[in-house]
Amino acid sequence: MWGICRRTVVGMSKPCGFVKPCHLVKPVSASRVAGRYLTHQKGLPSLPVPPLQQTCERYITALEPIVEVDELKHTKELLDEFKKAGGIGDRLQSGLEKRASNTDNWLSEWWVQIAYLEYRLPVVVHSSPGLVLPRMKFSDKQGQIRFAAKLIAGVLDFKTMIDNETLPVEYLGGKPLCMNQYYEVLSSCRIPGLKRDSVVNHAKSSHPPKHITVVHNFQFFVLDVYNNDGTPLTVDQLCVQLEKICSLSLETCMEPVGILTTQHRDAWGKAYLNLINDKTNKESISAIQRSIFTLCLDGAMPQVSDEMYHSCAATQMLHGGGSRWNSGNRWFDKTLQFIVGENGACGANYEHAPAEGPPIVALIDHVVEYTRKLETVQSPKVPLPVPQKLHFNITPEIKTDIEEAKRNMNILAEDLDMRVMVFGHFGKNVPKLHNMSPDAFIQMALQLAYYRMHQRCCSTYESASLRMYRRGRTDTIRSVSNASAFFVKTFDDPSKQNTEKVGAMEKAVKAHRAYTNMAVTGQAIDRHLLGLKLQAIEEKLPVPDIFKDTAYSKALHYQLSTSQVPSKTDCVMCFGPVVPNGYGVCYNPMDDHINFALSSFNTCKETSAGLLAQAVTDALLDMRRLLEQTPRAKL
Ligand code: COA
Ligand code: HC5
Repeated sequence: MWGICRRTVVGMSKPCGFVKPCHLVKPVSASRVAGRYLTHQKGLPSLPVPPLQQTCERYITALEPIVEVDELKHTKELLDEFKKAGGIGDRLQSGLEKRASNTDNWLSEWWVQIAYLEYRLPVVVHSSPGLVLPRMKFSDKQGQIRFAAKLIAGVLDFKTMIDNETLPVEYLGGKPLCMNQYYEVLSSCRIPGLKRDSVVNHAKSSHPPKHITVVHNFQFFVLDVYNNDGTPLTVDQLCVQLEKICSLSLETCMEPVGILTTQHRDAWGKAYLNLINDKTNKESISAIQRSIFTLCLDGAMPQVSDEMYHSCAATQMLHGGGSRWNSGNRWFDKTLQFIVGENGACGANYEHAPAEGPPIVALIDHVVEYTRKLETVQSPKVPLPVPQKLHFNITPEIKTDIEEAKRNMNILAEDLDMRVMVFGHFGKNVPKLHNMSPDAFIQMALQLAYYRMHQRCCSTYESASLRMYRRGRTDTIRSVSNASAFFVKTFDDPSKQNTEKVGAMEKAVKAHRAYTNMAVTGQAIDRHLLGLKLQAIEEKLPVPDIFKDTAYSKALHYQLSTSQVPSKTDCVMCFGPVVPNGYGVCYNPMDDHINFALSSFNTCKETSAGLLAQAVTDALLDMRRLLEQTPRAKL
């Protein structure tokens, strides 16, 4: 059984117990710990290349519930050809194995390119996730500034642990996880290109940055966050500095240059070259890119009912609400943007290329805990310089680009239907009581909900962490199995007995948990298949027919794109659908409730985030009711 997330200090061999609040970990001086991180990383295993035969068999099994019989037959023929002794499959497999023995991780570089840097849709909604913190108790500018100051101080406190290599190591199923992603999220930024983007990380440079960027009323400022003696600015000092920034930007800027980062990547790549032609613009952008992170002090969002508060906050974090609201108050290429709204809505948006959700959430959990602490640090009395405003020269051409970006962003914001649902009836406690994996239980509820709405199963993605391996990212848990398909069909069948239904549920939950174990140990199929395809391209061989097959496209058309992202604090994480007629579902299972963020596109008439939310609620409740009403044989 996996899923225990214990932590220890990097370099120590034994877990120190259940999630230790990070700020309680005694900081150790940098010189004493130098190299701890590297030692930890070296001790991690390399990502395996699964056996070819195994992947081919598992691929066919995974296709069974989602493709037609004749399609399956055709794919089997293609696979037989692909994997025959001495065939193309064998050749690509050997190539992959060679790559695995020569690299830190045979997959990671490829994955970052394919999944992120060569993916050309806007990062907004299509790639960058949003995070909503529990609502903070402030409702005016003073409160907003005070909270933002505490938040900055909290991030800098976390950064000290990164810099000193005293970060608690995370564990999954008792195995230590790769900690590399923590070193990639601060002081880094995505840079648009004409065909593909890149990411720069300034954390390891000889002069690591000492400033953050603050954006208020669409205007950017450089804020130095360290005193001359190297100590971080105190909360009081940060408040004074943020007040100066706000008074320097009382009016909304007419040219929200940040909105350019919401564009399609090819369009932004082109506009970027034009923008940085100007020396001032280039320097301003470089300051944003080098900064430790960006803090967005947001203006108002549309007034909504209390019931819709969380959904509105999720859109604020995911896309900013459109050009009228806060979409221009961002630099979406920045790896980490913290967002502090006017009405207590706070959260973050992050550019996905450098890291997965869990390291970002660990940072946010730390920040939230930090902001709740009493402040005791005395501020130095020396006055601080006024934060420097970043200037942009806007030519008519750049203005045209900004107008186009505004239009497209507004279309996207209008199109996204986001529904946050706090499922309050139960959390991980109920599935555990029935000896079921909570994650698998929730996934089966999603399957049941989708089946009830659409009368069929769809290709479903769940993120699985590969961080047990050095530089590991993710693989796919295919939540649709023959067992899940049987379960959803049986559940509402009046001719079936309750005991049969429970049996079907148990089998489906077990099958899901088994797939999860397979995925987190590097034995799932999707990244392996992708690797084989990329190996063919790398060796300049024709792409094998199995990758040009309808079944392969169907398998990759994820109408349900899901991810479990747990947090210690009561956060809501969200992202958009990955196909036009699909749903994005992010959930955070707590002990006694589950936070869901469900999204769909309004332009697709078949999907509705609100209806899916209702269907998931019903499915979870119906599944519990069935378990409670049906006596089960004790093991
Ligand atoms: N009976 C009783 N309890 C059980 C159980 C069973 N049959 N099976 C599991 N549990 C318990 C576990 O011990 C765990 O206990 P805890 O709450 O004390 O930690 C808890 O239930 C949760 O386990 P489970 O629901 O099975 O899921 P998991 O925590 O192992 O998570 C994944 C599964 C796939 C989400 C996880 O492996 C993973 O990969 N996470 C990362 C995903 C990710 O990276 N997302 C973001 C991508 S950007
Ligand atoms: C802050 C929570 C972010 C979760 C983001 C996430 O799950 O991203 C997935 C990454 C991956 O490789 O599986 C992709 N997905 C959003 C499409 C599920």
